[in-house]
Amino acid sequence: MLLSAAGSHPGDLHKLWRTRTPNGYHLEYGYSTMGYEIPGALGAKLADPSREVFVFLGDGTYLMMPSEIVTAVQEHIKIIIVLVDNKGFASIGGLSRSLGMGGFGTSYRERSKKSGQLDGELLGVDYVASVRSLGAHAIKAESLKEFRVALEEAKRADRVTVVVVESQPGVGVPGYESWWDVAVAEVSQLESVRQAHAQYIEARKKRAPPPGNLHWDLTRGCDGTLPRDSSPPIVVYRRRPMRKFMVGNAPCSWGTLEFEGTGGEPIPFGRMLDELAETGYTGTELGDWGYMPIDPQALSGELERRGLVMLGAFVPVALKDPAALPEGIAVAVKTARLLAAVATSPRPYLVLADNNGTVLNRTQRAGRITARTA
Ligand SMILES: Cc1ncc(C[n+]2csc(CCOP(=O)(O)OP(=O)(O)O)c2C)c(N)n1
Ligand SMILES: [Mg+2]
Repeated sequence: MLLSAAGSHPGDLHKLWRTRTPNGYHLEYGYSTMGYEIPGALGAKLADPSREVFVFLGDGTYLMMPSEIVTAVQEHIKIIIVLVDNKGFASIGGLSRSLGMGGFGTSYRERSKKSGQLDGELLGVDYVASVRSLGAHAIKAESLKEFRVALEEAKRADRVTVVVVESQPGVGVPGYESWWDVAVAEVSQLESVRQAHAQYIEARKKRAPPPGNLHWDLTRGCDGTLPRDSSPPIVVYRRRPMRKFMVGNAPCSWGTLEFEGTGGEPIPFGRMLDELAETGYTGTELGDWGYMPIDPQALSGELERRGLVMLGAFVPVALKDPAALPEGIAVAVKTARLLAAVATSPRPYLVLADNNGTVLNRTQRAGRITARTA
């Protein structure tokens, strides 16, 4: 599996990586926290030692927090780290440049005696030596061919291994047709920042509305007027009134399905629906076929009388067993017909699921506490 968190990797992997196995991709997209990578990988490896865990790590992130490599050595937890040495905070440098800030302080360069700026010689950090000093195995790869060979060697290694890849600073994966909404300083002495701010305001105007019930509204001030001294329009998100929520329940979670031997008392459907309505639920699931009336008129009558709607039905079919499919299809179709016949609003769903009722431990215990199972 592949794991990463910060720097260029979240964006680059998003563009280039195809995950082929379940649980094969773990990215800390939430906060993109530098330093998550190595401890995160230790966790992943502990969770499934049978898998090889590959970590993508930037040089900036390595310098910030390499310490858990020592833990990996100490605990004999084998992970493979691909350390990309691009001489600095490439992603933040790119972002800074795109916002008119010239990438200030993001490149690993000495302060030049001549200019007094951070534009001197590149720093010569020796990552291979650094990794070795922590007790891990380090391999340097200077070409694609060497990288492939290094990965094979890393797979064979019996301890944490770091493949150090030197990449050309300033050369990155190309962009894609999307726009990252990072606000630009409104006030700056730099002309480049003022220009970037103007472009930012234009870009926001063109932006597609955000999904969900947030609704994009470019207004001139919250009350619809433009304050005299505010040249760029103020952008506000207005919340649409929330759709009414309806909460339903199901016979099953009402304890109606008592499997043989569990000692519970069967609850007739009428009582269950009465209690459901009384509790304040507005809809119900159908329950097992035949638990409620299967005549559409009778069923609609029972629901309407209590102000309830039919929300759906769960049809378990042994999907792995071809012999069980014709019967499963027949039950699904007759259930769907009944749902359609009693449908009001919202329209009910039919949930077709694998038959898990064959697991005894589950059917005997799930959801029911009786004197014997408590
Ligand atoms: C803990 C933390 N501090 C700061 C940041 C902001 N930040 C995101 S990427 C980055 C630079 C990462 O540099 P590097 O690991 O070398 O990756 P590169 O950008 O060069 O690909 C910084 C400072 C962050 N995401 N997490
Ligand atoms: Mg870097």
